[in-house]
Amino acid sequence: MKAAPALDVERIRKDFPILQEQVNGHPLVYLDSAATSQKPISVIRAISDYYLHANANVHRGVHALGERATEIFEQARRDVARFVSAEERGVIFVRNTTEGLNLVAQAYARPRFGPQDRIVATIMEHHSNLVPWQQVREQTGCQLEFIGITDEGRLDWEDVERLLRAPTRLLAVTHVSNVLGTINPIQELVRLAHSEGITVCVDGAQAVPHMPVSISDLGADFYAFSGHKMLGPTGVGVLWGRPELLEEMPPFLTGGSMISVVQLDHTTWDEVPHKFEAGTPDIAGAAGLSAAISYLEGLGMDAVRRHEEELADYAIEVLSEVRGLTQYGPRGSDRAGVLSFNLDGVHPHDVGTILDREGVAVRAGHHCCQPLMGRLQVAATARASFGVYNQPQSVAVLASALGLVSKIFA
Ligand code: 7TS
Repeated sequence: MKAAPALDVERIRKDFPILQEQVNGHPLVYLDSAATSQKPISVIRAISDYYLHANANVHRGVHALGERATEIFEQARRDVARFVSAEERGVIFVRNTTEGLNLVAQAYARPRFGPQDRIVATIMEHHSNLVPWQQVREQTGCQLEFIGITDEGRLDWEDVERLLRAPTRLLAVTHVSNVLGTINPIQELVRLAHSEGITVCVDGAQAVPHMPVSISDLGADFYAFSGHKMLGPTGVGVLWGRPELLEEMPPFLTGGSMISVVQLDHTTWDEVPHKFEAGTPDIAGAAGLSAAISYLEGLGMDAVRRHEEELADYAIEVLSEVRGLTQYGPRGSDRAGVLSFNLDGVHPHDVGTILDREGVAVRAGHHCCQPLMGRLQVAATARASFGVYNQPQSVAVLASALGLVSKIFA
């Protein structure tokens, strides 16, 4: 007997109004969730409900709406903490993963590193977990080195063991690669790094939306992710930081909301995490993020992971049949629902454009991973990435559209 499907995708699809769109005369087949996910109606409603019934600024009003807005915002912080099993005091609302990682670079690394120190990242990092460390190198004179990858697309463990020794102070690593789909063994990396006294900063942008993540089990010191990739709205993201480290760090942005006392010659900071939330935050975004978390919790993250793993396995199998198609990334259980590929003799942008004509949305380009493209010896790839609303049928449509691309270029 066949095992029951992990998710009831037919039912889920009814919750996502945008999936009713026609694109170039075809029903939309959305395979670009790694760039941003689509949003269920509950998230869209949570945002409009906030503006309809609770809009006010947070942490300042004595009036009823101010209290409502503050409650919504602080409830979102509790929801995030529960969802990723992390201490609530470490949850900082930022705009996105990129801002979270810049906060760590500028408020943790920059003030404490010098020429004798080393930051280690990997060559599979998104530019958001690479360029901020290059900036710290410029600013402090510290060293920056990179863990390479194997031909299968996994971290090169010899590099890991060689580089995770003094003078390394910080390891910056992605949980899941947005190009290869590789799921890195974060717990093992943290164990190794911590045994050498190295701080670990994890880019969780492609992990939190797609699998159960427990930051406390992983043991990371910093962990960043974006609301918009996990069924939530754009404009809100999370940096989780170990509260003891956050206490010691200077603020990243300064101004209103993050202070305790301001005098003309001196200012003291508010408590963690508020010290890192300068200015009016994205309150509506936080309301939407809470709704996204409820939606994902309703599905169960184990089921989400199983569904996307099955889709990825199926896609790898089906696309192997397409002549002249090269796939990138590892095969095995350490693989998320991201599939990059190239067709012989066809530029990935042309692949993307022709697929779009068939209603199939994929991304083509360097995916903000230029050093990784160099390692793969390509300028760009096409990439299909999956979400809770994709079906095996989405993969079948992709495969047949790719057949069309091959025919056009034959
Ligand atoms: N880290 C990873 C691993 C990512 O995949 C992305 C976005 C980011 C960081 C940055 O997230 P942001 O919300 O701050 O922009 N990745 C992609 C992508 O693969 N296609 O478009 C955006």
